[in-house]
Amino acid sequence: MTSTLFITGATSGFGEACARRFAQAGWSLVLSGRRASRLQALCDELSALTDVYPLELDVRDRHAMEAAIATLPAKFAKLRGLINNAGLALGTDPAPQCDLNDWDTMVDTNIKGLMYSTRLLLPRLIAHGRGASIVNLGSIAGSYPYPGSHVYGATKAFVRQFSLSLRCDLQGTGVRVTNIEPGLCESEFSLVRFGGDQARYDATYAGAEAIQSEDIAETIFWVLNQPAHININTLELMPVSQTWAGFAIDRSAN
Ligand code: NDP
Ligand code: 8X3
Repeated sequence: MTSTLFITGATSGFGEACARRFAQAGWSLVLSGRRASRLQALCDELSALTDVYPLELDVRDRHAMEAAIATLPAKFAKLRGLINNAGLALGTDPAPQCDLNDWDTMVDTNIKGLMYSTRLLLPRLIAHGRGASIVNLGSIAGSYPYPGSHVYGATKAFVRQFSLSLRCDLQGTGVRVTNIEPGLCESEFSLVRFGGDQARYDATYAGAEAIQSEDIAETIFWVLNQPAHININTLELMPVSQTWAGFAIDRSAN
């Protein structure tokens, strides 16, 4: 039986790399994202390898998600995998200087969008049963705070706890849940976060040997291909170059 995988945010970065990795292995794919032309180009390319279904979707739009998922073609209806990857960080300014619209966008995308896809696709994963998997993209920012991580980190803390809690509710269904928590990875993520500032993007990755999207795709491929009786709960990755900063102390008191 063909395995089918649903990926949110497949138009760049980890999602695109996962689409390529799983297509090589012959998985059927439902690929979603907002940028229609990128999505179509990827689907056209990968359809030489496997069955691919494009869904131009904004994960924040609950009604559009409901309609698109309800009308998935029968061929793609039963899922062995869901990668909840669509997400973003906006800015690194200190909280008092942040735009509330940016905070709304992160909550709506990283929390509510992930909730929608999970809840709407759960019946299809449960129908597959043993061996099915949900992989959520958390972050080290969900466990370790740093200046400017505030709402982004908090959304990823939600993803971490939601992933663990889901496991409890899915006990007996055979459906597995994994939270992947990467550190510094090179992708458009930072261009989005820095508002398109290419120089800041370049400085972030210079000499850092950051994790690449293909590394994350390989990790997720490994997670989904574990024997059906094994659940990888949480997987935290960093480049060797990255460690934790020390605690910060304000020394302005006299
Ligand atoms: P990218 O910016 O390269 O990719 C993000 C993807 O999410 C794009 O395909 C984008 O597609 C999609 N997306 C964003 N908003 C929406 C939306 N509202 N609806 C549908 N799709 C959306 O980033 P990465 O691949 O690096 O990041 C993927 C995930 O991994 C994110 O959740 C991120 O928080 C997390 N992560 C990233 C790390 C990093 O350092 N890069 C480290 C740890 C975690 P489109 O714009 O076409 O909609
Ligand atoms: C992205 C990794 O360290 O920039 O989630 O927050 S970090």
